[in-house]
Amino acid sequence: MKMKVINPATEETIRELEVDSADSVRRKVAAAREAQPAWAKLPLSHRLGVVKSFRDSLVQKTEELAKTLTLEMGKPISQSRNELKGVLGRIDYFLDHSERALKDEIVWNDAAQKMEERISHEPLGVIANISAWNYPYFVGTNVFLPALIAGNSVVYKPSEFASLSGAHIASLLHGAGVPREVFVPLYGDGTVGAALLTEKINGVYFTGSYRTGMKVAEAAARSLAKVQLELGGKDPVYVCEDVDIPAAAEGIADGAFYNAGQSCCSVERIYVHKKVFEQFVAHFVKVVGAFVVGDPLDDKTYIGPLARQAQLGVLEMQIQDAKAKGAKLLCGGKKMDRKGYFFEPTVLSHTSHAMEVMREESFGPIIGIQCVENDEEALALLNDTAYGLTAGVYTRDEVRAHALLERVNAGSAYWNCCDRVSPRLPWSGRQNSGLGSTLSIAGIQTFVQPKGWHLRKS
Ligand code: TXE
Repeated sequence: MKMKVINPATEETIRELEVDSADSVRRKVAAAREAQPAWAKLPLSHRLGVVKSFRDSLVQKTEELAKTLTLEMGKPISQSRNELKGVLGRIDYFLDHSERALKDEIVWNDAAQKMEERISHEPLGVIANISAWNYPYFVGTNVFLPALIAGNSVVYKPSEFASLSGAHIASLLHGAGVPREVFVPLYGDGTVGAALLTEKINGVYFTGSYRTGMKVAEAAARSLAKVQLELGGKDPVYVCEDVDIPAAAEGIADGAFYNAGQSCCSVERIYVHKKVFEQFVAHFVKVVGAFVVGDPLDDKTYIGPLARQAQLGVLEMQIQDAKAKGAKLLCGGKKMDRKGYFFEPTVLSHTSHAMEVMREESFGPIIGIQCVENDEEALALLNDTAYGLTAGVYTRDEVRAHALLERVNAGSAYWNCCDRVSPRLPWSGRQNSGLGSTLSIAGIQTFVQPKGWHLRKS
């Protein structure tokens, strides 16, 4: 069977791709299982060398890879290049820290008893990596690189909206020296992902929506595979009255509209102290009004089309619901009158938590701004969510920021910044935003299982 790859900026078919069947999934998983022990036996330095070659090929091919990414999911070309350059820092982190994260530890040694206790870290086996389209290089490498470095084989299903980038990744990894059976791509939609989860696998690392994440966790339970889920968010920021308003408005607008708002950590809700509410909103709307919307292949474009046509209707519904419940539409508000899945950058003010736009993930270029009386009200609203990925506070007062951020129920806390990911820090969601961590030492050790050694010298 074939699958069409559609350019969301033109609605034209770019390519047709052969998709996997239940049979080919079974064969590929079996091959990955057979190949894994030999890969794990190679010295760590060999696997690190292969990843270093993969890094080199990303550098060499940045322009070609960026273009493919832009064509298949609509990300503006400058942002596709940013992703490909940004991923290098993450790879460097894995290259520099994996040896420390994976080495054996002697945790106890008693000469009198001639007894030693030691922990070694062994690969899980076969990893299923079911991935997303919004940042295929970021969310993909967070999983498959540390998994491969740790000695696992990986069956990788890119999103059906980023299959060509997935194919590039597979070909670069194979070219860098990862055996074909150790990194195995599968192509197709959710049915292929679901078929993968009926096979015996040892770990499932998923990036995508909460709804699909639950299905993935249920399916993985049958083989008792380890499950890690990186899901969406409804990430808030709170702007206090003491900030530099234009700077805060600029930073937060970028956090909300970068990649057309299609980031797991996009700012999706803004709360502003009543003393500066009007001023902030005025600056914010000015910044958004200056965003260049258009052809994603153009260097000057800041907002391209959405990757998925279906999301246009979701955004229109959220706006209608907000307006009906009393929100003010300050700019945008509808699908653009042109070919492609373009949506006008939209700002709503005077929102409330009765509105879907403040509760449900938008994943598009729209944002609600709400006025608050004081820090206590802001904190209650920051935490009034089913998600828990990130939360931010803008203030000059570090003590105030700390007091607020230590009480937010989110995996990442931002002071005077937002929409930021670091390879040195764990990336982890709470509640409906997910389970487990990628990145940091925790994001390497998640791909191994401990063995406890009880050693008595005779
Ligand atoms: O995600 P899905 P989609 C959120 C965001 C967005 C929504 C939908 O809110 O609007 O998800 O995006 C595969 N068994 N995020 O449709 O459906 C599917 O083929 C196994 C947040 O892309 O969750 C794809 O590879 N696999 C997020 C992957 O799961 C299945 C990034 C994700 O698809 C499956 C992207 C099944 N039953 C979207 N059904 C983030 N954390 O950044 C689908 N898949």
